[in-house]
Amino acid sequence: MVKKFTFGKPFDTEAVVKKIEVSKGKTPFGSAAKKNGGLCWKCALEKDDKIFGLGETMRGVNKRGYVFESVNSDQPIQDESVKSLYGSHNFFIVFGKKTFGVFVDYPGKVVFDLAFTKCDEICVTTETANADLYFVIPQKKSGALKEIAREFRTLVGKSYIPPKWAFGFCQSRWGYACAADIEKVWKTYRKLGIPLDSICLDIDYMEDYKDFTVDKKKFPDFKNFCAKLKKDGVRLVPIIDAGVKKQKGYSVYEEMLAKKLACAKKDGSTFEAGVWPGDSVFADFLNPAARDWFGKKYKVLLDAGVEGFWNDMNEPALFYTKENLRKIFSQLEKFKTKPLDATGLFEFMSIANSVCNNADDYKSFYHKVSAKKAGAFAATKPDKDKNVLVNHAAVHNLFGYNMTRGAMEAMDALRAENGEAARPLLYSRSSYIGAHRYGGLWTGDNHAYWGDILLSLQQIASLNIAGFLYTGSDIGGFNANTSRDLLLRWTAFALFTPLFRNHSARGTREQECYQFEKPEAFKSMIQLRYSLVPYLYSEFLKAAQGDGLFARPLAFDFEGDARACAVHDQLLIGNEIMAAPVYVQNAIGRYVYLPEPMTMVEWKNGKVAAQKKLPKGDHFIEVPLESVVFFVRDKKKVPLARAASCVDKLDWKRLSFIGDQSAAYELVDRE
Ligand code: MIG
Repeated sequence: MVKKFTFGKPFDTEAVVKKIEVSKGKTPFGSAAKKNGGLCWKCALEKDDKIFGLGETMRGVNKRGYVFESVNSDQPIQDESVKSLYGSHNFFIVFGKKTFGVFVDYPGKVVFDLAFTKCDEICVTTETANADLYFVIPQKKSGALKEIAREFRTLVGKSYIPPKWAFGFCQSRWGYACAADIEKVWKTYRKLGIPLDSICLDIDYMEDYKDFTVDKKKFPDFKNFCAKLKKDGVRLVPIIDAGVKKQKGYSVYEEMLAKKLACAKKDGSTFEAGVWPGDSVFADFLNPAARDWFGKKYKVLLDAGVEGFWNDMNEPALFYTKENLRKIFSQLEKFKTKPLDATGLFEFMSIANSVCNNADDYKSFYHKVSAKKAGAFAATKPDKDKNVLVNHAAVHNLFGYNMTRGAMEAMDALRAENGEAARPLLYSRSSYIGAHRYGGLWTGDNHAYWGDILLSLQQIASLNIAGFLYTGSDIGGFNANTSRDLLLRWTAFALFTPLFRNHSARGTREQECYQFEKPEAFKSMIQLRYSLVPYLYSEFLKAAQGDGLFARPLAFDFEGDARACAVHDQLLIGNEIMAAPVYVQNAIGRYVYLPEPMTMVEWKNGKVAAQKKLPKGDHFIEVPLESVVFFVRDKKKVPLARAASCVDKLDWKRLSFIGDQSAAYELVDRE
């Protein structure tokens, strides 16, 4: 059951798709009060209560004990102190004597103090007192977590389902500069017999970083190039950045201005900020007309044969604005004549560091929204079309969501015209709940740190609770230099995650599998992924169609088992598999908790090397660096296909099974 409480005049984020009557009176489980102009919802916690959810955030599966802030941020550093990442997923579940879910539907800043300030209290604060609060209350005592997750999805809508090939392996790197670079990746993977389904194109494929252009010098015949790769089962997945280059004669820029679809300042002048293309403008994704217009631009690339995209920089990231630079230069002026002591130096640096993603810049532009949806967020009187302006900062967290939504809605419409069924691949960096209906996401700029394997596991678990099923991390780490062992351990985990992409930053050590000794170890792992694609895809479909979780903490299936509920580094993948990755350098294995008897499977040299039934309880499991060890649950079996070079070539009919041979497995397929 879902109860809705409305405070003030909220902004209609369109995260919720189901109409719920508004309840009056006190909220269940806690109480709301106004505080510093905002709304503060408080609730007492019992000692053993756990908190699951909040999507893409730092720290553990159990979020208790820290403060998180929903402010979508281009965050290059992901350490434990970080409170905000690229997306805002304001849904969490309190699990304990009382178990319930809370969704704070609010488009701007929300602070989640989850028993940080006070050990036994949750305090959620929205920036203004205009918010919708939803409480998801389970009807049954057992299976409450799953019930809450399911109920929540009936509230916010069905999760996006990508095409099947999007379950294949993707090689990516920021730095591939031309067709020859891409060709090298493709050919080398094929030569080594390592399966591959896609290669991402990062910003360098464009002409001067201009969206919806392909640099002819780098890709003289892009369409044929796409076709050539596709014939061999490899798709190109270009990046689309939120910022559109300001340049006379560039049609996307000129049209956006002519049609008045850009984000604007209060005086009506176009908002400009610097990003990769230099001075840029931004489509007003909160305006349906702008959304649709920008979304239809993807057709340029669809027509060239592209079937997948990733949306980047859509928090939106702002490197600078001219206004802010002027301010900063004038503030720095005084340091020219003043000798710099320590205090002065730090002041100097803090001013200089406020160039990027500056809060004042976010306050300096507006969106056009229908007055009906804007509620108390309207900054102007309605115009003749009943639209108002809304300040960006107040609804900041909806930008990336609406970019992704616009793209998928436009592509859905284009496909409907052509009678095609499969949606293209789309995943975004920035998001809000609701975006899970239109695409997936990747977890952004992580590092080649061992802890980031664990972080990715925890983020993926939390993201599933928020409805984002198609997710994955940059395998091997985006920033910093990876090593062979790190990449192997990361791959051994990521092969269970829907988005299976090795990606890294310009300037870091190259990390395609073939850059390291004995690439056959990577081949073996990626082959396991392909053997598992029928299972993973089938389980993904079941989760998406049945409003379930594809990847989830053990607590969701073993609520009565206190040990299982505290596990933070193992995940259930679909209904049959449990993954327990090694994420410590030089470890020879790890402790694994089995909440029920399971079959341990060791995959090595491209095949199942051993299967061993283990009793419920704690086990130290040895995991050689080049092996993948995972678990098949009690009285269940998992289908394995024969690996192929790409998903299209997998034979879904010839399957073998691991686990309990006498069990049944329902394979769901749809294309
Ligand atoms: O400012 O396009 O998260 O995946 O490679 C960096 C370059 C912009 C950030 C993305 C990353 C991508 C990079 N982008």
